[in-house]
Amino acid sequence: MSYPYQIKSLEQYKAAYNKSVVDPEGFWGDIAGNFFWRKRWDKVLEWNFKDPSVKWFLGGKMNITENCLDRHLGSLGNKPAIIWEPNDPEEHHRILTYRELHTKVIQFANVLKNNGVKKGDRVCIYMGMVPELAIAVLACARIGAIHSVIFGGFSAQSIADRIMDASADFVITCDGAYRGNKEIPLKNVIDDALIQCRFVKKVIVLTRTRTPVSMIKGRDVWWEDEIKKVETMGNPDCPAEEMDSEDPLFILYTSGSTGKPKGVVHSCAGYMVYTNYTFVNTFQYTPGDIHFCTADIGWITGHSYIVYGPLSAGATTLLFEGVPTWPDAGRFWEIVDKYRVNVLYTAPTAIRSLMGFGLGPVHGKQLDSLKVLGTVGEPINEEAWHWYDENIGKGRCPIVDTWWQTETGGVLISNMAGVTPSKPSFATLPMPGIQPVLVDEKGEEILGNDVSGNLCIRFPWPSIIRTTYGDHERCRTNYFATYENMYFTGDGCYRDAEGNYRITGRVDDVLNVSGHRIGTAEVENAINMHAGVVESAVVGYPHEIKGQGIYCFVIYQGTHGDENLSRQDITQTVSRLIGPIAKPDKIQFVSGLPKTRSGKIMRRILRKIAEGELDQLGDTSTLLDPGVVDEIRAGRL
Ligand code: 6R9
Repeated sequence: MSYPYQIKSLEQYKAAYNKSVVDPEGFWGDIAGNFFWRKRWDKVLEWNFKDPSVKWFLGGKMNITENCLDRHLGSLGNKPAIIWEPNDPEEHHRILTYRELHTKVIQFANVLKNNGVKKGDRVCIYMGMVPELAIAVLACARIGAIHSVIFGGFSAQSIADRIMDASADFVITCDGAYRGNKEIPLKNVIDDALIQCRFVKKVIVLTRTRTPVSMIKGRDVWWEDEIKKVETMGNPDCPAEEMDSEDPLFILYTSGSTGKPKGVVHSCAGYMVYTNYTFVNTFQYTPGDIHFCTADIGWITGHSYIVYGPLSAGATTLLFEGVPTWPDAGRFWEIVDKYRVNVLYTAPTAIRSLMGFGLGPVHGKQLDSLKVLGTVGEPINEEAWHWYDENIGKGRCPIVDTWWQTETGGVLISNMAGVTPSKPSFATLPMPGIQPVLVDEKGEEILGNDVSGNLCIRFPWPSIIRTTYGDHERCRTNYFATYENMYFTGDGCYRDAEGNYRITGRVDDVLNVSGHRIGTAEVENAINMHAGVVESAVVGYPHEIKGQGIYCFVIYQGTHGDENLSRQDITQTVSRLIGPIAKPDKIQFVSGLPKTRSGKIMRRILRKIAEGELDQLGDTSTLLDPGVVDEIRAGRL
């Protein structure tokens, strides 16, 4: 595999960037020419941000799995596609070559067909980090079914909401999942979810933990049994479904500033081209390198840089089932040495948490195979950046700080490892094809350098969000209506004197807790469901390891006298309704919330209190009852 579009110098970057702006169609058309198409596109791009309607490679016919698997069989058939490191280091790891992965994807694609899954059907996938998760994802893509992967940290209620929103008739899960010293009963969680989703026709269950599970006759089938059925049919092929460039590839739910998560829809061709392009360029992937992205496939980072980006580039991708701190805090470094990992891509929260264990777990590790380090998910503070650089990269590995979002499909702003300069805590420069704009509150573009504003993008790139599933208007109002003719990211941003971008965090009511996006409205809705809660307001506050913590102000008239017990109960309700990832860090009981005369909660004030900036509350005179602020300030946790 060679990548003629891999940028090798700053000059080449500048030339590519320039071409991508002057002639975007020529630029992306050239890159798309490196993929396998059943039928070439007729037109590269048609777009407007008003509807919005964005179409790339119009009229093209393809299947992403032919690009991720079939086209590599000749030259890379015996090369490892997936290396799987189990949760328990004592358990045997697995390596799947491209040929083996191809065979398994085809087998499981046939299982899906035998169970009635057809092109366009939505399939919900709720599994741990096992190779079969990647196989399930690719098998869906093979037959043109739309996968909707749900992260293992979401509750039954969250799963039910997502299954209903996507009207997914099919579910793929595991009996259970191992994560550190925990065993998570995934199938039982699915069973709870499906009480509300009677329309689900089939549940395919992979054996992993052998946790006892209930199997409903006619609905639930074992993965292994279904594979056997396919095997007894001989070894049938499963020709890839011919997809239109713009057919949806997957849905991935993410939080916004309103209460209900949105199903972000990505389409086949543009997503393939862009994730491949950014994978090859950001990490400067060289054939034979071992790429280790520590994200979960339940998030966009896992979709783009564990599965589709690496596999479409013929790379070896490492999939890790466990957590960074089990059996001890040296686990990542052990894995790096065990497989001689070349690229390590992780989140600032993981780095900060590992920093907390000191250098003991790093001692004795070689880490000499590493060439490139990456971070994603939240702003990286300088201290964590330097720790990563000095102790893991030993000062010889460029760090790529990659800024992007579920909605963007792939990396939009990042340095390219060793090719364009890095700057601690800056994502630095836009990828070719990306035209960032900073705007002020009024929507006026802020020109020049050394300025801050809200980050927008002026021109479409191939993997931009196409719609929010089932509700296109929501896509428009969320991303394309705040500023005319621009995609609004929801992030604040600083552009330094040299034109480097630094993402400063969300400017909407979205929290970033350990790199997970959580809407404050979602958490409030959950808290308000708790008996005795009258009203609540949720804000973020700086948290040493998580980046942001969840601070809740709650008016509670429950009968429970014990505040700590009440806190535990409320936390349990949130955990039940959203999932353990949204558990409040602090719950402060208050008798009132600061409201304007029109009844709007003034979150600005609550945020300042949660952040501990008690003398910077600003003007409180417009409040209905300014006295409530003193009470809240005095009771701060
Ligand atoms: C890929 C991913 C998106 C939000 C995004 C921003 C934050 C992501 C970042 C970053 C600063 C980085 N974010 N990468 N902030 N520097 N390198 O994380 O997608 O889960 O949708 O989150 O994460 O606030 O808007 P997603």
